[in-house]
Amino acid sequence: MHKVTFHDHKPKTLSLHDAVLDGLSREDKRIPPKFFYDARGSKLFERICEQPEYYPPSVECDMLGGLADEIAQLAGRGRLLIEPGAGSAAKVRLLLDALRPAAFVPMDISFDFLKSAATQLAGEYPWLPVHATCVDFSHSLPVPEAAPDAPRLLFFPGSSLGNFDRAEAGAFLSRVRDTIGSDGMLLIGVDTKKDEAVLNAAYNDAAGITAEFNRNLIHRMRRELDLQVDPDTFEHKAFYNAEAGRIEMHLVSREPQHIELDGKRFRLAEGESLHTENSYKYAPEEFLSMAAGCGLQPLRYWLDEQRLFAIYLLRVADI
Ligand code: AVJ
Repeated sequence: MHKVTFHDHKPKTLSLHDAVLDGLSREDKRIPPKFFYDARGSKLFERICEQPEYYPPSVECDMLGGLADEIAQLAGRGRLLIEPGAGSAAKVRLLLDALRPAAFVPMDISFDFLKSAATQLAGEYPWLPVHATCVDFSHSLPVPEAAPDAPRLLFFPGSSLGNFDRAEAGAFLSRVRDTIGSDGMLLIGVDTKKDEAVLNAAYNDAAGITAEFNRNLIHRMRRELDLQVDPDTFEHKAFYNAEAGRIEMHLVSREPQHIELDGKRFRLAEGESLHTENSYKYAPEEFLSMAAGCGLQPLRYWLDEQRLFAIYLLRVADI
């Protein structure tokens, strides 16, 4: 009925099992944030986006809604629109009528989530071919061969770039440049540096949804790896690290405990933390100089009135 095709590239990526084994073996224990997003974690993230303290989605959506025509004028219609980490693909809906892409390639790490989001979207936009691609976008950006050969526009909203450290962000932007090619464009939303109280509140919502999202890692370890570990023994901790220019999220063990995996015992002291996420914030000049270093130059960029969030439209620089 609708034009949806599915492409699964998932098996190539690091498994939760390997990430936990590696992450718990380190002195500074850590689990990469992409493991938040199973079906439950993706739903919890959707709920974070509804919390009043978590300003990025509402600010970005207001901006995108108002900018859609201007963006379409600058980028032109009929592009192949690619969105890594599309999730429920809510934001792209603000652009589709104005941009009239030749096709849409949503990419996401959670197959179930991607599948329902892509099917739903194709139902709402019958004119839009959808090539849903299940992939870890931090690893590669595989555009399906079946997708039309049109100039590309890669849409990367939500400040997802913030999860990469600076070197990884640079590597990602360079990969984006290679993926979109010489006539390609990038439309990216990036959270700005601002009053620390605003940042801290955004990751410590009063309803405790971010805390539950953070603890979802422990739920996954129980469910998928059969580990004997109680999510309630971990406390959510999130704070702005000004020196590093990032929000850090941790799960802090409330008590001494150990976790066993593959016959290995990992000890956690009381107060010891599992570092689960970094979310880097960029002043516009910082982001633009990083992008320039990756061969991307701005066509235009926008900030909301309070400078809470920035949206950049960039093109591939001439060489
Ligand atoms: C999806 C990475 C942009 O860093 O703000 C939200 C994830 N973590 N609340 C962010 C997140 C806790 C989010 N990103």
